[in-house]
Amino acid sequence: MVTTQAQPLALLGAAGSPYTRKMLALLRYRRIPYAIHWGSHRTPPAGFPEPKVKLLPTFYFPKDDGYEAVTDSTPIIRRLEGDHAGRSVLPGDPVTRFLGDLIEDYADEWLTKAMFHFRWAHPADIENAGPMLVFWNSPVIPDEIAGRASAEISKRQIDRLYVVGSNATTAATIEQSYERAIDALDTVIAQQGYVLGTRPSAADFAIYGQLTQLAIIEPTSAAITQKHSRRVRAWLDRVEDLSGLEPETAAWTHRDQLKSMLRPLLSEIGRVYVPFLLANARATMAGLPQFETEIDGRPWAQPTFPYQAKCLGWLRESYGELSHDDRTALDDVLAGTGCERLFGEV
Ligand SMILES: N[C@@H](CCC(=O)N[C@@H](CS)C(=O)NCC(=O)O)C(=O)O
Repeated sequence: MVTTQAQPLALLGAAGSPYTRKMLALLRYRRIPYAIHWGSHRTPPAGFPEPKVKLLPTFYFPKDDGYEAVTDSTPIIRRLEGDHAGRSVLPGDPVTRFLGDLIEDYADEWLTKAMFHFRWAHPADIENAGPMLVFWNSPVIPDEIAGRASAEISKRQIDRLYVVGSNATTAATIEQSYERAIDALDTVIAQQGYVLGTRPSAADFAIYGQLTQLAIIEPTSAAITQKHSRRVRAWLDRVEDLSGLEPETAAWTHRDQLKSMLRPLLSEIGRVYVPFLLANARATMAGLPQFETEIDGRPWAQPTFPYQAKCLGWLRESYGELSHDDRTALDDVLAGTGCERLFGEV
């Protein structure tokens, strides 16, 4: 059912949730009328159903007898492409489309490790994030209750740092990877404005979502971002609202340009995310609750994450569906970046 201004697409989200911010910017660019309900994944707004897995954002798609509660930004973006014509965020060329899917996945699943790490690993960031999370949820909460809530939330989140793989062994790998990601993003933005051309794609919104926190909220990573690239920092404020951009006058990167344009970013993905995906998939297949591997020349240890084994499966499936010519073109773009290992032996 198509949403209108009279019946906007409702969603539950939080300003401190990178996936909520990814989707809000996408909805603005796509000019899809929406109504955001600020809140927590624990408490759906009155009158809306609960999703199967409580995550932010939760979308409430209207149906004949009420609403369907849906989570997971990546498939929601694909669903919105079918529901609303024009201003697409998915390139038509299957090679560019694949690269967009890979970069979106990297932002959602790897950059988010940096997001969680920088939010909860260093004292100055913890001091900032605890109260922010409380006041994002309610600006009228009394100070005393806010103080207690902040301490509880901070403890719960710090205790969960290990889930994303942030620990003493992995800290340097995560932090250095973030710095290289900003440099790589700077290189591509400087040339064409967005990751896959002079118009934004789902990959841009995914990166934007994580950076709304990393580059702005967390003091430590915000300072790193400013130091490495004021261009990237400024880019975020534009991507927040691209409602005035006319994609008809813009273009996706030509297939012949993809290799040189995306080299730094794909090399970073191949350096850290691909070895992670492969080791995690091996551990998932072996039924291991946690795994150890080497990433970027250092040891890496974390609990197994079955959802990210699915991410690898989806990427491999998309690769398998490419025509022979498209696959050859994609192989050429990925050759030497480390990303070509995605399709070999797990
Ligand atoms: N793959 C999901 C991830 C969504 C997600 O992890 N959301 C976080 C907030 S940013 C959440 O709701 N976490 C709640 C929890 O972990 O219990 C997406 O793309 O939407």
